[in-house]
Amino acid sequence: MTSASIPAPPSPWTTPHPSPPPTYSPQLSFPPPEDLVPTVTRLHAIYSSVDLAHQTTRWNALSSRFKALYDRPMNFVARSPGRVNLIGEHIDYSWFPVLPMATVHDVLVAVSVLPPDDPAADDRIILSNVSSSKYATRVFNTVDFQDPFFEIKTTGSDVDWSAYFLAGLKGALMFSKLCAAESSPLPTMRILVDGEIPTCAGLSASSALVCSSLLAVLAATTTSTIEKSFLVNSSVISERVLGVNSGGMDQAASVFGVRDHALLVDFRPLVSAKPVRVLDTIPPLCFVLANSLIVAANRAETGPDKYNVRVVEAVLAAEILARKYKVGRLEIRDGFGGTLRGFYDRVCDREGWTMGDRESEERAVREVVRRVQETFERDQYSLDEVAQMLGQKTEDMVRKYMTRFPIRAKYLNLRDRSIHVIEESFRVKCFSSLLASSTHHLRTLSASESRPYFDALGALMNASQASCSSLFDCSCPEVDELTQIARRHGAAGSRMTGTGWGGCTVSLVRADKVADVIEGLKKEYYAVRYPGLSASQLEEAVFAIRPGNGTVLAKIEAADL
Ligand code: NG1
Repeated sequence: MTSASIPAPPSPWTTPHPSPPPTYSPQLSFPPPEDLVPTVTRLHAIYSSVDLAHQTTRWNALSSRFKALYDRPMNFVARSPGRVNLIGEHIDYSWFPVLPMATVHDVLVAVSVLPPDDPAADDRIILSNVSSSKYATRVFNTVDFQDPFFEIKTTGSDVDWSAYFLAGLKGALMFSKLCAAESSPLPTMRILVDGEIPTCAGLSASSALVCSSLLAVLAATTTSTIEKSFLVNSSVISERVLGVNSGGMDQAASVFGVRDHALLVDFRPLVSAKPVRVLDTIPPLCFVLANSLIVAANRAETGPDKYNVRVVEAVLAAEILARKYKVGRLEIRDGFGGTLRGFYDRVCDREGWTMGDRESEERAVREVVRRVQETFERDQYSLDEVAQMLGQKTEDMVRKYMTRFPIRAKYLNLRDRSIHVIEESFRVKCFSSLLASSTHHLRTLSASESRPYFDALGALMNASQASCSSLFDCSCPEVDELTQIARRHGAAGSRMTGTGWGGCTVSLVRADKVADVIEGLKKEYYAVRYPGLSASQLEEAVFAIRPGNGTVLAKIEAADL
């Protein structure tokens, strides 16, 4: 773990997020406007001036294409961004807070709703994509969705792009039904999707498509205002129907995104996001994204070997630790099992460890890690051995934890996964407190004074990468190499972002070093491993990135584009 001499931040160690009362009936509650998914009528409410020219051209093209394709204008666009996780990898499903940011890159779901008396209403949903050669048009009959629990067919690695739309659609229908929200039957719809988020890069393109599809269907079937937390929760559950037992970071980052801010996303007691401003330093602090071009764990294909196994390892470790240290029954996450956060909080409570500063929290982390090491002496245990520690028969354990989502594993590593999760959660606290402190302390610091600050942030990112690589085993040689090249060329810190096993890295770079880092990556990674890339492919693979706004429903007249 890293400690550095840096200005004392305002105390972030207790993260008391004001939590609104749970509400799944948007029409019955009156949440403050900032808790609602915004409806915007101008593009500058979504994008900053730097992106406006490109986005205006893009939205105009979408509007014209829609008209040409369907012979009618689009009524609205549901827009959700991707996300880059700055720190806090693979800990969301253990309910620990994470620190992602929304990207400017996004998915647009443009919709026209045909009323029943429209001569063209044919009770069909036509779903097209601007990249039609890659994503073929799909046609559905609304009657097939009368039962909101309809099945989405996915076979092995073969998940059609439309499955993510259907997951959103299913989520909207299920939640309307469960919440008895005022909604009309599914109407005839024409839909055109335009996505700018690189896919399979760990930037959550698929979550953005699920969120925006869910919002689009809700907007087509109800006049109710939609709460952000409602959209996050429904999107998380919807996406799970595609076979991955995901945490919730992606959907939260996408929905809650705030321009120029990272988001401290917490999952307890309810999902919430606290914006943390990231740009108030001199020189400014930038993030550089580099795509390894190795396909990040593809959900359907590698979920059973990788992601879902990690989720089960974390749950079983928590349950076994809770049993051994007699901390009582852990709160169950989404009907699945206890969490490492649940265990951590219980131990801290029981031992009477008071939190409130970095030192006490670090002590608590060390103590909990010691208990993990004491419990799991080896890195690998067979399923029988794990079941024995859990006090259950192997078949009961398998039935309970390893059948709801597809899993292929003979051995489980409970020790290293738990240590990663506990220590990574501490790094998130350190990182977010440092970011927040920049607003208070560093606005006027000179470059030399701000160096320890950048170094401290960077060291946390590097430690996270080392842990992802060695303890959580979710990196890969190419991603490791990208992080090393970025550091050699001046990045203060560099790490994988997202699910891993490929995908992108994110590097923290002072503004005056961004060009050096990008050049270094181009020369030493892309020119060596992918010499055939064109200039525009390179621009798409490695670039500086800023935090963007979250999900919106856009009702923009063509004249306002
Ligand atoms: P990506 O990179 O979008 O596959 C996945 C999970 C997140 C989180 C990260 C690892 C889904 C939809 N998302 O992200 O919840 O656990 O891995 O930090 O499965």
